[in-house]
Amino acid sequence: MDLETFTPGSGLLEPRAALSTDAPALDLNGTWRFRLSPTANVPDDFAQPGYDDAGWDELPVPSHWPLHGHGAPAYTNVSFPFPVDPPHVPDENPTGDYRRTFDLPEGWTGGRLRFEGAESFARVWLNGHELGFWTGSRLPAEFDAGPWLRPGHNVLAVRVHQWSAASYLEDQDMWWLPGIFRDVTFTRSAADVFVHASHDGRLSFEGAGGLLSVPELGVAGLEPGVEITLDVEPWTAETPRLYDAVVTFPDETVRLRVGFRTISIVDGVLMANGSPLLLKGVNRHEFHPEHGRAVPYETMRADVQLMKQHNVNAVRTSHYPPHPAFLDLCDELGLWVIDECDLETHGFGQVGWRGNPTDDPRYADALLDRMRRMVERDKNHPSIIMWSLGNEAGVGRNLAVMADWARERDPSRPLHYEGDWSCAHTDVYSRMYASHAEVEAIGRLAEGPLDDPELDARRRAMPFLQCEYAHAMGNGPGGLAEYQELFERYPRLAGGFIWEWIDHGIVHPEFEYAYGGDYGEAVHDSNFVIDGLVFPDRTPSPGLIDLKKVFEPVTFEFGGGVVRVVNGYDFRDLTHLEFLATVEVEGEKVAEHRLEVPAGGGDVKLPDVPPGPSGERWLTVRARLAGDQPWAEAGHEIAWGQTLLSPPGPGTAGPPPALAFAREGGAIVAGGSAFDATTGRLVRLFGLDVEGPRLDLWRAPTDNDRYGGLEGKWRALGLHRLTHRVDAVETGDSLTVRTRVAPAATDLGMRATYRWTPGTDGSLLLNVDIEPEGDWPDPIPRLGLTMTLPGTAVDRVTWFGRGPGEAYPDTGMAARVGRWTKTIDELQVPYVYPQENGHRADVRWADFGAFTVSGDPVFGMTARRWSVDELAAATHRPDLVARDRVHLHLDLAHQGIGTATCGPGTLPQYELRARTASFTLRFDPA
Ligand code: IPT
Repeated sequence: MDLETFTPGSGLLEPRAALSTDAPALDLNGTWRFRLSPTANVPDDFAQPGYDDAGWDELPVPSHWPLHGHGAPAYTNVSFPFPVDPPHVPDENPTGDYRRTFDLPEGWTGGRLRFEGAESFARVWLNGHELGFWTGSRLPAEFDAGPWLRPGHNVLAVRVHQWSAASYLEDQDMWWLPGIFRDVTFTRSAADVFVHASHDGRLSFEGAGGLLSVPELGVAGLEPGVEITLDVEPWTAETPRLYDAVVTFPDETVRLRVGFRTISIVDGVLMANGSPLLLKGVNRHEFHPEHGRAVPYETMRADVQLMKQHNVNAVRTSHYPPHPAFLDLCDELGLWVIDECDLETHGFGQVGWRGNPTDDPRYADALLDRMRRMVERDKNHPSIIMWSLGNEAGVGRNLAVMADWARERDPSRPLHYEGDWSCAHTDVYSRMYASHAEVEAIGRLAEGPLDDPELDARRRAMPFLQCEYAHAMGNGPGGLAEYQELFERYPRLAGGFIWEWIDHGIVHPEFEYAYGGDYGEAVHDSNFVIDGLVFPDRTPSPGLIDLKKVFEPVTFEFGGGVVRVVNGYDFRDLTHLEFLATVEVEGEKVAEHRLEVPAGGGDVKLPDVPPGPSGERWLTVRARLAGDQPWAEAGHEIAWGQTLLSPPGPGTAGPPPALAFAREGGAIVAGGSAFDATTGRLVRLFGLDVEGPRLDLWRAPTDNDRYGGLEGKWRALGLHRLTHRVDAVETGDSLTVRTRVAPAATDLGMRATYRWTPGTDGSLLLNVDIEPEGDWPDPIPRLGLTMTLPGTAVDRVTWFGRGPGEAYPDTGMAARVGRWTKTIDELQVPYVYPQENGHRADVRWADFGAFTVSGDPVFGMTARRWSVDELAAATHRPDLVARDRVHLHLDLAHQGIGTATCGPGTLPQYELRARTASFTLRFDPA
């Protein structure tokens, strides 16, 4: 077989819509016989009915064979894992042969074999007769089985090659995972339907020989091509109103759910149903940590539910059409969808785009075939608002071929493609990872012009979206709130899609989750595949919790005893929500009231709060679902806002009288605490054996620190190997320890002066003064103190401050002021690639059981059972092993997080510069 053909397939039936039908069908999923060969040069005698496959293995369909012990997965982002020499493929070409039988029920004649997805080149035989081949891994293929069907027993054989000329079109940033990974059916359905339904109630359809009925709307027997107008409730992602419809053909009846909606572009603004549409989206790859892209239905549903629960309203199906059931879920539960064609040729970028299939006429049919198969399959989904030609496929003439066909076939949906900034073939201007400043300029219509004035004028009249932004790799992304503020400020900006939904970590016995290189790949991109808002098991990461806050469809503004409730929904009012106002003093609830909020939002008077205990007093208003929704239960929180009612009281009037120090051997002691007389370092705190707090500038680099280049600078400077020189230890009312903290081989450093004052009330006060010396060229990771405690002494912490989750200067929007309790283990965020995590911000006090630390007024807190060095050295979760000490970091400041793994670094206002600083902490015994 010629795997190097440019032809996309042979023997295929015309593509048609994915439909639910009463036509009889056989489910051919299940256990197949399977054999893997290392090359494509294997005889195809296995396809003959009499072939003896007794010695073969078994493999489930759908699945990817590398996830079932045959070969191994491999990950590359941009690079092709074989030489770039289209249309040629390597000799090493894993080839999977599949066989199964099925029994044709009595009386059945004719039918089709339908494959929803196989990666990447597949041939199919029925009873020894070759029906044809297909490419386009994430697209369906149908073959007429009729002429070769036998009554009773039938033998189906499929050969799947991992590599073919079509592999050059499928260079998406993901695992290479061959196999029949979507459903296989034998169906007697042949119908095709294209329903047109707009928000103003116009309804018509294409489908020769069919009659359309929508009982709920009194429509019965509508003929194709006839348009009627009805009184309807439109479909939106916020109000996913669907109408059950049937189309009756002589041989079958198909069921559809019709949503009436209209997408348009008016004066450069993206509109749905005549109102501006703001996309709060995520990029979703199909992924399951055990099954790869063979995603179980329940997992698809969980994805949509989780998205909805986190105020996400849109999804881009990066970078291929998903399993068709996913789109049904988007219709049903409500998400705006950009459906993306299975096309990416990114690796040609590494060779100057020479030979790019996008511009090679020999690949034109293949590209058009992919576009047609996507549009035809998915055309009936109200959730789909745009077709995307593909991702990162450069520029070239074949884009026009795809776009021209799609425009003609479906003029109702705008076209999207990011890879050609001239927008010659698109209806929207789309970019990825543009900085805040550039997005702002585009919002103001002030972007730099294109060379071609005509194209420039066209583009300037287009809505703008970021099909990818805020790269959610590891800790972060930072800068979300600032993007959202821009999207909401400028009408031209239609929002965007976070990169990306899920970490593609594959369950692994040694590493827990594997990423690139863990299977010994010669070429790979390491943990760049671990860049999602949810961990591989779909536990939300802090990034998703923050995103939920930033995407809130309701916001609260406080002032003058009033809360202004602002309805940020595009298409609905607030009647499905209930509002609760809670007053807390030092994080303890003292009052709670329901608020009556008008349907459209507005000013609501806040209840008078009776005087009560003194202390810091906060009011929190929460909007929750008043009733169950299909994607969340009643009580699910949608939005919240907080305001400070009264600051902390005056507290104790100044520090207590100082307790005198005494000498005991080599130690300086006061109360239950002791200091080393030579180093001045605290060695005993209220009876606990400690390594006392000292200045620290290091953190385990985040992915953003690492890929963005800061880690390299920090290591070059030596911030991970600071030395501490003690210049003086002086006792008086206080113990004063003067030090200079600096890395070897540089004259940069910091003077750190610690002043310890033990109080007669048992407290221990610490003032630290920091004075940088020299010219510090770059931001520093952290400015704070590190100490260690016996692991057995500390198990959990209760704190009053922001929580419950982690927060850094440009993240943690979801962290609210309150009183929180967590075990040390629960404070950790289990990033698949370990890195800095778990910092709690604006902590007023933290109670560790054996003692309490208070700030003046606040500090940052991180506690772990491993050191920063151990954290920095770890590459997989199991590398982090609890030891016998707790490492406590009490911080003044952190460098922001940014999103420099892909996109802009930390915004200037969140950078941490070496600076003069003073810092006060107070320790109290339990
Ligand atoms: C961008 C890709 O479109 C996406 O698939 C993913 O690889 C992402 O980068 C990084 O995780 S392309 C990049 C060159 C901006």
